[in-house]
Amino acid sequence: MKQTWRWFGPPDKVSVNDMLQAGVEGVVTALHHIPNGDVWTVDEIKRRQDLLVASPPAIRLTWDVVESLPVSEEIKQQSGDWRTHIQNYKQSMRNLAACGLKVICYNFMPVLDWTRTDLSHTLPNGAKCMRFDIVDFAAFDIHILGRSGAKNDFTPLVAEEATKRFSAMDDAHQRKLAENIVCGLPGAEQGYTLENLKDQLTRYDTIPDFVLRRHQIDFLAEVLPLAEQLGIRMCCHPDDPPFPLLGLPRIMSTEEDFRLLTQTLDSPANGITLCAGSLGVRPDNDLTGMMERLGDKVHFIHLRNVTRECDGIEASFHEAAHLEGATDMVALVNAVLVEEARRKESGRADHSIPFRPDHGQDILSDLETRSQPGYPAVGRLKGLAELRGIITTLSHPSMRATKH
Ligand code: DNO
Repeated sequence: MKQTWRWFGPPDKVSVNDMLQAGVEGVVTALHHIPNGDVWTVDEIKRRQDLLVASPPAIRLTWDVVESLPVSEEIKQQSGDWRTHIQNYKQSMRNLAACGLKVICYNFMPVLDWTRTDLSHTLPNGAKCMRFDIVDFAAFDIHILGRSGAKNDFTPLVAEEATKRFSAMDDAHQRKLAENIVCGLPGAEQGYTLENLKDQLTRYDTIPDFVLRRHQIDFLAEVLPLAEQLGIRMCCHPDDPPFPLLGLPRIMSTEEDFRLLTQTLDSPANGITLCAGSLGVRPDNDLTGMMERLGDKVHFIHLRNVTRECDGIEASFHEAAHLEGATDMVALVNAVLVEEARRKESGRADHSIPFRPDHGQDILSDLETRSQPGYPAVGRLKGLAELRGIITTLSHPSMRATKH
């Protein structure tokens, strides 16, 4: 399991030296400054690679995973310049491959990338984490955004609580909640104002799930043959959270969604980003089982945990420490090691699967640094260190009892 770390480029408060001291073995980054749909040129890709040098001593880190090469809204909706965007996407793939980059993460979530209602929720021990509160979300959807029919998308109890909560919110609180939801979290490809969010939502009025799935397949049918030629592995990130929001279609939330995707276009280039944190919000997603059953298509892994705060699929949750929460991290890591051993035995070149400690709670100096929400140095380092401990233990020759 290759230990990678997400870096947002020059604006990131976590430096290349920090990554080096955290002991990371590779970097996950993206050219966030290039507008969605435009080509990533070789010059721009190389410029980012040239920044991955820690000093002193001059140690170079490698850029291993692209997260994300964004699939534009136009491609997702098949509107406007979508055909040009697909050609541009393919050119970016050629340019990335020319620079040695072979793993590309993308998502097919419409309009909003990952969504939280609170970016700085205080836990009993003083740490801060990100949280999704279904009642706050309903208050936003029904009362702040005022989406028609929104009330029917929540249980009567949640809708009623949301009305009470909204009435108790002052203007500043309402603004903050809206900002958290629509402004775009780190890595999210776009942020919105309330007005252009409404406009984006109406564009999906005629795009139910099955149409969005067709658009994804159309996109992949274009890019996968090229990916195969270039030796690129595409890996789709799940919906976060993995249930419908704002009446939008959601197609990458369950094991069945990923099975359908990988079976519809059976190609080694058509893979999965197994994000334990996103998928783990649903009690019906068995992460270890997914790794066991779909492992040969998993090209990239995000290891993180969540605590569900209530029952049901559309639930409140917060981001737990990496070894706490709903996912049994030891069992999941073991399943990854088993898959890696299987690949090695069958001679697959990609037997070492890159993973990153995904998100982290703000702890210790993170509380002052205030880096990008979800991406602090110390909280992630704690997660990485814990995961490294599991990997080292399970991989140790004395662990004969394990299956790998
Ligand atoms: C959040 C991330 C997502 C992810 C994209 C992939 O922390 O996991 O923003 O990068 O959805 O396209």
